[in-house]
Amino acid sequence: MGAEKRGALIVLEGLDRSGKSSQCHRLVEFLKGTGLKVEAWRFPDRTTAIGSSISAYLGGGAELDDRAVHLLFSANRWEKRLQMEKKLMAGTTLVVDRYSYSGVAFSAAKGLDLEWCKAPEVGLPAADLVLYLDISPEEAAVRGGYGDERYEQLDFQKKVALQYKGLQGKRWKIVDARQSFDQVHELMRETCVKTVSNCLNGCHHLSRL
Ligand code: 2DT
Ligand code: MG
Repeated sequence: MGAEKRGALIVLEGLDRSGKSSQCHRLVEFLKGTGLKVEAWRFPDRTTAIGSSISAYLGGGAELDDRAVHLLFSANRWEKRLQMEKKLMAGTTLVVDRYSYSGVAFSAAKGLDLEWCKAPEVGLPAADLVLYLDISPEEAAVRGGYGDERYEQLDFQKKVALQYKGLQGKRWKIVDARQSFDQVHELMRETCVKTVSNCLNGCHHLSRL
């Protein structure tokens, strides 16, 4: 795609209770304060029809085949793709709470084949930066406890952590999530500002997974 001034796709990933959602909001407020156009997004987006099926599954009220669920999570990103790309190309930075990496890590942690898990993500916009909020499953588990949703159990989170490790690549920044809320935010700021300015200066073409 072209070298227009575009926004950055910044993704936060990590285990449950790693602090992603709070850090997303903090980061969005900070970037807005610097005068940038920025929006907070999250996946799964539970507001759509597909998202409400996902939500029912996560809440335990619906049983679904593991592969079918995997494809629903992916379809939930695909149904937002056009809107995502329009925003990015119009210069808006998106800070996204979970993306394809959650999709692959959680399904592969169930034992599904890794390459099979990655396949439906191919063609979605690639993240310019993945901030991985790094915390051990044991430490995350003692942080005020998990909720009642599927996957929110220590044994499963350990498997997810292993899968995440295998996905880390060149656009990832590993952030020590055991620090205080403000320290974690500080650790993320500089890379985010750099990533956004590279994108706005046309140095990063929008690439695809
Ligand atoms: P939240 O607790 O962040 O709402 O996530 N998940 C998420 C998947 O299994 N596949 C995906 O593609 C995504 C985006 C992670 C709800 C749970 O859904 C899992 C936790
Ligand atoms: Mg959760």
